[in-house]
Amino acid sequence: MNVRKFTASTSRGAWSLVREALGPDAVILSNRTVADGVEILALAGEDMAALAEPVVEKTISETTLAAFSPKHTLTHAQPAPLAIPAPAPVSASVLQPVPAALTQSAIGEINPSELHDVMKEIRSMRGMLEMQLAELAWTDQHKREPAKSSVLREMLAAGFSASLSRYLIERMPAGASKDSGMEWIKTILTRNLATIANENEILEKGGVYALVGPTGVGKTTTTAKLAARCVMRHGPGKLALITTDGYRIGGYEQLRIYGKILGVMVHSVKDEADLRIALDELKGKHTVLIDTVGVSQRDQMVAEQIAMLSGAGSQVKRLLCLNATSTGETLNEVVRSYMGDGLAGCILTKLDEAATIGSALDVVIRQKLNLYYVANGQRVPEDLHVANQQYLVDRAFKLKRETAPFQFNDAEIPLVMANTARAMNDKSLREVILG
Ligand SMILES: Nc1nc2c(ncn2[C@@H]2O[C@H](COP(=O)(O)OP(=O)(O)OP(=O)(O)O)[C@@H](O)[C@H]2O)c(=O)[nH]1
Ligand SMILES: [Mg+2]
Repeated sequence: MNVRKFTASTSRGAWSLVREALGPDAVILSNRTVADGVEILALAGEDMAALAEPVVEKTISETTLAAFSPKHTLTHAQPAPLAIPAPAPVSASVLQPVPAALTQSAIGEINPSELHDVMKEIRSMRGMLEMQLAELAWTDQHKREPAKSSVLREMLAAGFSASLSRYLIERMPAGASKDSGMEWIKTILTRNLATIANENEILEKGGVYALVGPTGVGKTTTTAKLAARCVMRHGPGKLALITTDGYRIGGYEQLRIYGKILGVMVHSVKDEADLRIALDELKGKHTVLIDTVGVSQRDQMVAEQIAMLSGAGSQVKRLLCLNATSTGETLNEVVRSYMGDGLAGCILTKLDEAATIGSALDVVIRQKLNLYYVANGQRVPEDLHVANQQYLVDRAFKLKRETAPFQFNDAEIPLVMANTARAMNDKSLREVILG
């Protein structure tokens, strides 16, 4: 552990020295006024991490402690060197001093649960230190650059994640006003939101598309909306509908009724073999839309469904329906679970019911999904629109009064940002295009 001392005439000067020498993850241990200014004691982030890393604890408890457990306790009759198993590949600097420092009486006193408690305490201390550091940093930032703080507050209120917000705010041009800062943020978000250029991507190209997603997100309704658009463009003969929702009461019926209205046959399949036969029969169709049965992202059936669709012969493109009213955490989980070997894209549904849509856009941006359509109501076929980046980003920042109780005030923002430091290296953030 390498604690270092930094002294400067002002706190800001001392802070800069710390950041320069130890980087942005430095952990401040103390901060006090001395005769010639301000003195800060700090530790590099990785030193702190090494100290609190669970692997260290695990190794200590599994190897070193095994040697120190009562059955290995040394006696005078057995003055042999400590029987410590070969060290695992972990921070030797942390482990090496342990045996030397332990006297025989200390050995008897240590037990794994005490060590576990100590490590837990160290981790919670680290959390507190990071929190305080972040708090100081963001309070300072608010004073120095109030425009950045205002833009940050807008992003959080719109539902964007704290980590994406921080990543962009830190890269926002210095000295920008709130308005120009907001414009910059909107431009970056728009640039990073991938959408189809126009409907021809699906309506003219055709192909086999499966709408997948958790229960009740609007797969069947969206399939019907898409089917209506296909029929309007090419007539009913070029389209076929398939449902894998054959066993639920009313599952098949729901799509069959839409099919009847449009004059399109609806085929029901129950497994991969069935689907393969159906797709073979429907080879001549310009477009085939498959409505799938809803599966929770936490259900292992998601993997089975992906396997069924990928193994069915023809190239089935999966479009994931994401409910815009879900939280960012849930949507992230949904995407991870449904990603499989790659999604063709996604459709945001229930936009009309969502008070904020920042979290949904955040997930689409970070997961690099191609956004095909947005659905904003129950009406078939009217409530389906080709995704428009600019409209969606603008809409994200048009807040309703009802969201006010959930917005953060200036004093709370440092707390919200406190946990974002470690997320700054996230690959999904580093890939955000800035210029
Ligand atoms: N407000 C609103 N309601 C929608 C939208 N899309 C679908 N719905 C409604 O959401 C409910 C569920 O829609 P479905 O299409 O049956 O959803 P699903 O994903 O097929 O559901 P499962 O097959 O049960 O998983 C229905 O009442 C739809 O009318 C939308 O964009 N906005
Ligand atoms: Mg359905």
